[in-house]
Amino acid sequence: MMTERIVSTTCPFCGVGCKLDLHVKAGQILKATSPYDAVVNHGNLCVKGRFGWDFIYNSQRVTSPMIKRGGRFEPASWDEALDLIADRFAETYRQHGPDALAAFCCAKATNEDNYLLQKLFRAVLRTNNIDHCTRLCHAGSVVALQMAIGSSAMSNTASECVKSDVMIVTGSNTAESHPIIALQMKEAVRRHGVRLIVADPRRVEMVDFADLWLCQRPGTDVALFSAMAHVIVRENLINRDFIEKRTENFETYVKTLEEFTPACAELICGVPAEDIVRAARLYATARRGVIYWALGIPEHTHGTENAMSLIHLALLTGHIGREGTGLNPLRGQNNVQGASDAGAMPWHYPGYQPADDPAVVEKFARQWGAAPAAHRGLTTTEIVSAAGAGRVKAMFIMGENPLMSEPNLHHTAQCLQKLEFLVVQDLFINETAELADVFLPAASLLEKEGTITNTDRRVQRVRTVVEPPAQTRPDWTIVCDLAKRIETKLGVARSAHWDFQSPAEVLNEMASLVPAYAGITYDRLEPEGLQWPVPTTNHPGTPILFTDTFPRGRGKFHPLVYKPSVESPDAQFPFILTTGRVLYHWHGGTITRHSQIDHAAPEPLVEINPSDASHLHIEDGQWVRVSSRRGAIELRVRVTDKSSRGVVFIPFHYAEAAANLLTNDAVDPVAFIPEYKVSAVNIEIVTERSEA
Ligand SMILES: Nc1nc2c(c(=O)[nH]1)N[C@H]1C(S)=C(S)[C@@H](COP(=O)(O)OP(=O)(O)OC[C@H]3O[C@@H](n4cnc5c(=O)[nH]c(N)nc54)[C@H](O)[C@@H]3O)O[C@H]1N2
Ligand SMILES: Nc1nc2c(c(=O)[nH]1)N[C@H]1C(S)=C(S)[C@@H](COP(=O)(O)OP(=O)(O)OC[C@H]3O[C@@H](n4cnc5c(=O)[nH]c(N)nc54)[C@H](O)[C@@H]3O)O[C@H]1N2
Ligand code: SF4
Ligand SMILES: [Mo]
Repeated sequence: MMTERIVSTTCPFCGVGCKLDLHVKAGQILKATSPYDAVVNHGNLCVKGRFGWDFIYNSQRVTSPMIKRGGRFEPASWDEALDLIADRFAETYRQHGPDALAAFCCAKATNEDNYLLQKLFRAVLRTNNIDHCTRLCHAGSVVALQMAIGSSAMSNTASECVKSDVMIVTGSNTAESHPIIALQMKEAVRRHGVRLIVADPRRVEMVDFADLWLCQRPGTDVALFSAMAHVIVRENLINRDFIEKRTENFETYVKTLEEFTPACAELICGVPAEDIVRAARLYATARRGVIYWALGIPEHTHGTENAMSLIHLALLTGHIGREGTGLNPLRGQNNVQGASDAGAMPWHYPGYQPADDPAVVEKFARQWGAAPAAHRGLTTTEIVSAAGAGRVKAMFIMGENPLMSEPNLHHTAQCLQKLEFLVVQDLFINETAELADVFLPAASLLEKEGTITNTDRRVQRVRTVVEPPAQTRPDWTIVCDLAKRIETKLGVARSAHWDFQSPAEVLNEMASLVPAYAGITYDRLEPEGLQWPVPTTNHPGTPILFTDTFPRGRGKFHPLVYKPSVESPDAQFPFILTTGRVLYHWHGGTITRHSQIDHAAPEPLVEINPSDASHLHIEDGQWVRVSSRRGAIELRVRVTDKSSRGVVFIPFHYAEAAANLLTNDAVDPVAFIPEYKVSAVNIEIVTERSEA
């Protein structure tokens, strides 16, 4: 009998980045634990880290490349599959030019995987049409932070919350989406006396720990937070020294605050004026105030403005650049921060270097041998539309599932069906892969080496805990193999740019191009990773950003006006639908619905407030039909005061009642993020359905 060994890696689920010790015997994972001295999670794990990793053993895992013939997938060899892709991509490139191609990168895969996929599309296929789920996620936060301070990552380290005096947590169901950070916040409140303000239209678990719950109407954050800013200015609670030394445009901004009186804001957002005043005083008079936020802020057609209204609070009070303060957008996927750092975005090369800056283009062309023309590529939602219009003809999707995660799925499906050629590289044939011409089976995060970057910028190792099953291969090796074949088909001189012996070498190349990663090497990541920026090989990493200055120099105030959501409730669609997550499931469900933890939340439920339910004569557990202007789904009701009146919640994890059939694909005009958090819907009882 082989003895048990323990392999230390990083959890493959969320951006918290917990350390996971996997106990392996006879090549099989037996259980997960975590060491008590783990710097991120102190030995704690949520249910996904503890029990959710078994998806890798699910019998539906695809373990051979597949080519679709006559409408059905048939197993193929790697040579056949990769040659076919190289042929078709080269043909599309020659006939229709670089921008007829596009790629979705993968925030679940490693920095190295993503760096290489964007490099393939930029250096060989010469297009910037590269994006990933960050667009559907914090795009509004990223754009606002870039405009205001010139950097978009979390400014501080999550575990510092115990050092704060006052926390604002908004648009974040922290206990279900970032459970281990929620644990630290709960400890901050209960053991360290930190005051908590939760601003959220749902009665999420963190409300139980809050001093003050601001229950705003969805989509009204600009009014709420600008009214807090109004109070801070009116009562002279501003940090004048900070404003003078470190910000600009304050005078212009302040004039626009006049109309945002708490009384006016109350009419828009529904939060009592006196609570707005209390919240403003609490945050502004704290020695160390901190703001955490997630998707309730950016996933709106005015998501950038929402995020900006929060950023203003920190600029007014100087609650940034010190321990226990900061602007902290909680990033979601295990590696969405890293995929963004690695350049999996249409407007930026690795390290946020602008794709439309000729000097940047020259720098990368010199390193890689070639690069696209100096213009921005298309975002995810634009790529989908361009596919629908026939402008994008061939696509590579590495580990994303747009046919569950994009808004307005009927429209998304129509668009993607128009592609002439689609490649999906994933673990399972998910809803998107059903449409593919070629499927490439990837090794999971537990079956390969690499690095991922968590929400507080900590670059950490992942390891081969068990060998990849059958013919599955790590993404980075597949991408290198494909790149060489495409170069050959295009007649580009074979370069040495794809002959990496290990992901460590890939990271070295990325580090040579990305200043924030310059000092990161694999051997420095033992035992607990490094927080970027790490400018040199003896730099210890940076837990707190912006201590002296912002990347753009001064923090800039941007005057705001309140804009309503695209849809508001009316006679035909009288409820606001908000969508999001539950603790046990992951996005489109591809991994968690193939795990034992599916049993804990096996069916979709629409959450509705007791008074709305009684008004509609609906009881808990009853089947209803929820419809919007774009589609309809049927599912069971959960009657709960977690939903406020007039607002219903549906998680988007369940293909049998896909919430995104209902959502609106209207996007924020600057960040291009869809309005997932507000659609108008109707609810009717389903009578003909027997309760099976
Ligand atoms: N279990 C689990 N955890 C996850 C994920 C998962 O799929 N499952 N996904 C990960 C990813 S990629 C991400 S990005 C994060 C997302 O993490 P969260 O953003 O916490 O997840 P959501 O469920 O979308 O919650 C959004 C929150 O915003 C609130 N909200 C809705 N509308 C508004 C509004 O107009 N204003 C404000 N202020 N709040 C509003 C909702 O009530 C809810 O509390 O979670 C990560 N963690
Ligand atoms: N209605 C609504 N829709 C939303 C949101 C919302 O709040 N409401 N949130 C949005 C947000 S924040 C996000 S981040 C997106 C997420 O949207 P997606 O990224 O499309 O969703 P996932 O289900 O996480 O897809 C990840 C895929 O990667 C595969 N995978 C896992 N590991 C690997 C790997 O190592 N290699 C490869 N090649 N594949 C792998 C999985 O099997 C899965 O199919 O959804 C967005 N959509
Ligand atoms: S909090 Fe996130 S990283 Fe930690 S165990 Fe849970 S899913 Fe994994
Ligand atoms: Mo996300």
